[in-house]
Amino acid sequence: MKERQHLASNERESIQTVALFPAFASKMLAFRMKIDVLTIFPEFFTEVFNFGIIRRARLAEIVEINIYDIRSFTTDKHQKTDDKPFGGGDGMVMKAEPIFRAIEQIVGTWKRENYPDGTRVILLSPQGKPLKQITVKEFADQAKHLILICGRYEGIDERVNDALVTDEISIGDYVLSGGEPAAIVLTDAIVRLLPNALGSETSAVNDSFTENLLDCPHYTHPREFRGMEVPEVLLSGNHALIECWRKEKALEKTRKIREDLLK
Ligand code: 9D3
Repeated sequence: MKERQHLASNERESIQTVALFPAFASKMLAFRMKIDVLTIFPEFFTEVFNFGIIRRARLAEIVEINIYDIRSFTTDKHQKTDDKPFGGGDGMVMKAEPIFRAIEQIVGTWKRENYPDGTRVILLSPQGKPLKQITVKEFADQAKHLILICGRYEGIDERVNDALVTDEISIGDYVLSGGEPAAIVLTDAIVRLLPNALGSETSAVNDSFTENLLDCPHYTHPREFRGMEVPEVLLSGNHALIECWRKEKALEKTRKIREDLLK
């Protein structure tokens, strides 16, 4: 891991802890989760998984992320990953065979019932269950091995869903050009919840409160910027009053744009 020397000092913290407390080394050094991504656009992921929390979590061996090109699992001369839909219609459908072969190689079986404990094969698709923090938390807490299948074209041969997929997930009610951005969103949301993935400066504990309330406004220097002042209360030094103000502002904002969260 030559890359470790490029980590900022705060990023080195969890790695050094192992050297200081060898008794915990086996626990800390074991990858907590493996995430394998199946895509026809592997290059889509090369930069995004190399920054911030995901990068640090990979270097600290909290998560192992592998990107697989679905095309490399084809067996035909033209390496076809899609074909025309039976019954006719516009667009193309992703073929089942390369995806079955990929799962067979990665998991060891193409039968869902035989997957090892903690294995989830997730299909990102517009037909999926809308992603919520509670599902993200469940994956982070319970899964050891995630395989994310990114669809393209008009859809995917339904036999992938029938035999391989344990969870079908959508990230919201808008149309993407493929499952790749959704796989990035899901990976980011899960990895930041893995133990020790966040530095000590940030905390996921705060999230439980935040889940049902939007955040309050924040300000930093200078006190006055282009004629706009920082609210007086934040300069008062009265921490009880500041806490009260923040709660009030968070509620106000939530009522205004996300009333559904208050129910
Ligand atoms: C013609 C009907 N469209 C279904 C709504 C076809 C279609 C649109 C977009 C088929 C695939 C896609 C690509 N999108 C995804 O693969 C996707 C997605 C999304 O579009 N929105 C929110 N979450 C997701 S997860 C995967």
